[in-house]
Amino acid sequence: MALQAAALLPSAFSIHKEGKISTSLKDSSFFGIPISDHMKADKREFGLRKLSVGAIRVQAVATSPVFTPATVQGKKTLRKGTVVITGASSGLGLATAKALAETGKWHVIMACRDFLKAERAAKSVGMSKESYTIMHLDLASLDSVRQFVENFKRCGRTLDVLVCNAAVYQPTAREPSFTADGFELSVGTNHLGHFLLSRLLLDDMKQSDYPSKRLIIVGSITGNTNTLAGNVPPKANLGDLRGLQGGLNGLNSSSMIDGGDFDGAKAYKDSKVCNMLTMQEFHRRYNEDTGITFASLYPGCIATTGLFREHIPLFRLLFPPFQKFITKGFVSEEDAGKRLAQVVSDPSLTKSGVYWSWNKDSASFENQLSQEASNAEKARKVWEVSEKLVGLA
Ligand code: NDP
Ligand code: PMR
Repeated sequence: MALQAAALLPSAFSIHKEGKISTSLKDSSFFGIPISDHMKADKREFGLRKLSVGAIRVQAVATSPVFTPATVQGKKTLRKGTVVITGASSGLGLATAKALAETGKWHVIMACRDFLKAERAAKSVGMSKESYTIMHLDLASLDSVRQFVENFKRCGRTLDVLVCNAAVYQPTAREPSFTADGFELSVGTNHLGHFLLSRLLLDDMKQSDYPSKRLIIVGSITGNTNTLAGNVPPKANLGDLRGLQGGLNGLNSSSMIDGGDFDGAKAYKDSKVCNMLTMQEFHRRYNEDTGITFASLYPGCIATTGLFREHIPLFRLLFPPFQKFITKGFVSEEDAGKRLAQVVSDPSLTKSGVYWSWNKDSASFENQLSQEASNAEKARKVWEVSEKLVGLA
């Protein structure tokens, strides 16, 4: 798995001067998957403008995202908004915190498991002291999530926007590891920790008088099997949720949601499907009554972040150029941060229930989720099983 990208680079793709990429995948299949089925969504997102059999025509992609600071529905906001961002100590979370803090219109609560790392990170990107507060949150412990919510309630701020951004990815792990509560780590952290956090903070958001309240959960293309990226094995698949129902503990139940053998890369992709399903279930249950906007997004491939820290060195070396020059899906941490900051505060992105993506000109558009990631029945089931696991039902 780790070597798939590397192995394919020299043999399957070659780049010609005029920017065309020829591939040896002449039968239009990729890992046995017909490419044509998946290219529609990919083409819009990643500038793979034209795929004909045996050739991908690639053109330079200008990325100049426009970030509009928060003026909501034409009115100037009267006070600074308060936004909680989980995992703001690096990568996308940090870049988003910076982008929002710089506008002067947001106070950022950096919800992080490593206080010192977060403090250093905020300083390193030049965030002013008044623009942020660091609060401890370890999403791999439900007690820590509850403690964070208590601390937040005591800090005297109203919550206007919550961004569920933190994640772990364990592509090379041979055995599962577990959260404090005994859930497989990726789904436990990325999905269950955020599920409890957002459920417990919903009341705070309801009480906010901010003109545009939002709950944002970061999704990903790799959880969406209607794309080429989502068809790179192992594919996301929640199955009938038998492992989730059993508590993902690896003892009397599988550590995988679908009940299969442990696979760290699949566990991550499954967790992203849960993130995208959760956003839609929140939308169905609460949007009308609360006016809160629920949204998810794929910010682009931010191939340089700490997410890949557990991947083998060769992958970490080749992944950024592969995404930059071949898939054209690459986005810098700074630009991805501006994208997520748009979803937090841009007045034109208030629609609820949407999975946002950005096209080759860095313009946002409502993207389509895969069948599984948009299955309302599955979303309801994931919600109901998850609320039992985190002690809400
Ligand atoms: P990073 O590894 O840079 O950031 C992840 C953050 O999550 C870190 O701050 C990390 O904290 C934090 N975190 C991990 N575990 C916990 C925990 N138990 N409790 C609290 N915080 C925790 O990766 P990215 O910036 O790339 O990832 C951010 C989001 O973007 C994720 O949701 C990811 O799925 C998504 N994404 C990323 C893409 C990419 O190409 N990179 C593409 C699509 C989506 P610490 O600093 O302490 O390790
Ligand atoms: Mg993928 C349009 C093509 C595209 C895009 C946008 C991504 C994004 N990837 C694409 C294609 C391919 N990838 C192809 C053709 C291959 C086989 C060579 C490939 C391989 C690959 C690997 C091994 N890609 C990966 C991995 C990872 O370990 C990353 C992963 O799945 O993390 C969960 C990854 C990713 N590719 C992406 C993105 C955004 C990721 C990682 C981040 C994420 O989903 O959060």
